[in-house]
Amino acid sequence: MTYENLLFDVQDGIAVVTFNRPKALNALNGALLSELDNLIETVAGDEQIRVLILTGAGEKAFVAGADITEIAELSPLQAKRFAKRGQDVINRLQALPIPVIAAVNGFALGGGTEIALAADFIYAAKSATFGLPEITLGIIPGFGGTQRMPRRIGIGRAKELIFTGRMVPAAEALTMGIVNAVHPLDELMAAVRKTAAVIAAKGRVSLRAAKDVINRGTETELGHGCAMEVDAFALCIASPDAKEGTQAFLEKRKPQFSGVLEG
Ligand code: CO8
Repeated sequence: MTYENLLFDVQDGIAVVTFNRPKALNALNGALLSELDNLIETVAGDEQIRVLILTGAGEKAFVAGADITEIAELSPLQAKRFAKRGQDVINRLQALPIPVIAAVNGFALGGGTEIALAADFIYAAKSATFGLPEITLGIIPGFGGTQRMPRRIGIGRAKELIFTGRMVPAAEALTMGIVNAVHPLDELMAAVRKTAAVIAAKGRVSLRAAKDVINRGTETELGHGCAMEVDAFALCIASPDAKEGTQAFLEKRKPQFSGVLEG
């Protein structure tokens, strides 16, 4: 598939997907959503890719939300289909077996914040802005924002953001726990790549297990989550990466993880 609304680049096991509709502040239209879905499948099937970074083209926006020109024309049934389709794509993004980092370089509004929240964590530019301003359009978040935002920052703060539609600057998003770190715009990608490189050098099996157990465990009660952790721990210990990691420690050298599941 050729991509008209996305850029895709892979270097040293780190893939970067760039939302690329800068004239519309990278707003998510149906075509972009289809391309993103296709790219997620490509990334999921490529064993060489260890970490995925999401960012936006230009200096102004990550993604300024779903494309309002398309939303304005939707019937209720079409809206239901569009919201479900967006949610399915974003759920698949969240379920990718590799770590995903959102490098939020500008406006992340509505669907933009919803995509960023489905990444494993977010680094933002100082100039970035987050928000779920759908209420201002007479609608509500439809790509998972009513569910992921309360889980990220707590119900009271999420309700305030969603009921007011208020946009939050990066510094405040940091104190709220929406983002992990804030950097000057021209240093953002380097900071994200640096963290991505640290992660990419770890074992694929244990990264996958940790992500899966955290994602599924936070949706269940503690006892069940801990039981999942026990099973995932046992799976990791059986992997060549665990043998290599523990042996490398004992031999006082750096581990070279193969990422192979079975020995
Ligand atoms: N959709 C379409 N076009 C957009 C969008 C958008 N979300 N955001 C910006 N644009 C366009 C503008 O229309 C403008 O186009 P043009 O140059 O042709 O007039 C261009 O991008 C530049 O934007 P502005 O001139 O407005 O730039 P400003 O710097 O003045 O303002 C803002 C930047 C504050 C980001 C402003 O553009 C804005 O408020 N945008 C809309 C943000 C928003 O409300 N996002 C939420 C959208 S709804 C949503 O995401 C719901 C997700 C779930 C959908 C479920 C489906 C049923």
